[in-house]
Amino acid sequence: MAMVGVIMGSISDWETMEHACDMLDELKVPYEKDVISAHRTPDSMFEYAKTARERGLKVIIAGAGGAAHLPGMVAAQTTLPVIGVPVQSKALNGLDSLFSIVQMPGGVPTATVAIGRSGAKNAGILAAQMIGAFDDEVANRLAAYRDTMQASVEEMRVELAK
Ligand code: RP5
Repeated sequence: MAMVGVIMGSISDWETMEHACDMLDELKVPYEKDVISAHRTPDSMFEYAKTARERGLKVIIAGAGGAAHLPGMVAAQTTLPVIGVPVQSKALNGLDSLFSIVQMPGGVPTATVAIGRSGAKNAGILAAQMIGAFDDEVANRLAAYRDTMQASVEEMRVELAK
C-alpha cells in the first residue's frame, strides 16, 4: 500500500517530479503518483486531500509551477505532512512557484524544497526520512544512502589529488 502520494499539477511537471519518485524507488518506500491540478481539477484535489489519510498515505509530495497553489491547498485540507516542490517555470524560472508555495499563512505549514530537480530529489528523501522516523528498515536504507554519498565524495578527493 502506498505510503507517499506524489502529485503534480500537470504532466509537464513529471520531468521534475520523477526525481522524487526515483529516490522513493531507491529507498524502497511505496508510493502512488497522479496528476491533479488545483486550478483545472479543483474537485479532484479536494477529494484527494480529504481521503489521503484513510487511504493509508503518511506524506504527500506536491509539485507545481507558476501560480503553484496545489501544495498549499492540499495542505489546507489534510493534517498529513505536505512537501511542496516548486517546479522551474519558463516565464519566471520557478521563483513564482517558490514564492507561491513557501509563503503559507501561519497555521497551515507546507514544507518547501528547492526549485526544480534537486528540490524534487530532496522531497523524495525528506518523505522517506519522515517514514524512517517510525520505520527502522527505511531508516537503515537512508543511512546506507548517506554512506554511498560520502564514499562518492571520497572518490572525488582521490581523483582530484591525482
Ligand atoms: C501548473 O501550471 C503546473 O503545475 C505546471 O507547472 C504549469 C504549466 O502547466 P501546463 O500548461 O504545462 O499543463 O499548474
